[in-house]
Amino acid sequence: MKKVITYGTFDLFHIGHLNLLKRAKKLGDYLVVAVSTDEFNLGKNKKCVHPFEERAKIVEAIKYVDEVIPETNWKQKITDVKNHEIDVFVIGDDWKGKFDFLKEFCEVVYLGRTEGISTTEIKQELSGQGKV
Ligand code: C2G
Repeated sequence: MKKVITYGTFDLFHIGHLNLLKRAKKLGDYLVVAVSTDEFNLGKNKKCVHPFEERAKIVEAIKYVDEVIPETNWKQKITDVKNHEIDVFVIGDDWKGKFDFLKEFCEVVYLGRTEGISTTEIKQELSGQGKV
């Protein structure tokens, strides 16, 4: 069984996230998604609209996703790849090159992002209408 892993915040879940998860699943048979905790996101200067528990539940409900684990720090990826016997690490190409150190442990794939949508843009649009 070919196991794939990806990492992300997945706040205000949108089509860009769905496309990524769909394409990630196509790279293997089993997809693990590490969802960033609220505390970890503060370290990424991201304040989430939805708390970790809700973001994790939404991701878990996606048919391409087989397992959700928490992402609590930048240093867990190698351990995750080993402990979960991961064959492929995949993430959007906004991270291109940033995780090449994982090539020693598994395949590393950077996928093109879905254009024209991001959590930040959604927030800006809503705040522009005074809704956030
Ligand atoms: N994504 C995408 N297209 C978009 C927006 C996001 O393909 N329009 C992808 C990102 O490249 C990432 C995933 O969807 O692979 C989740 O995006 P975010 O929730 O923004 O995740 P991020 O903050 O990049 O966290 O350790 C890695 C980090 O946790 C990644």
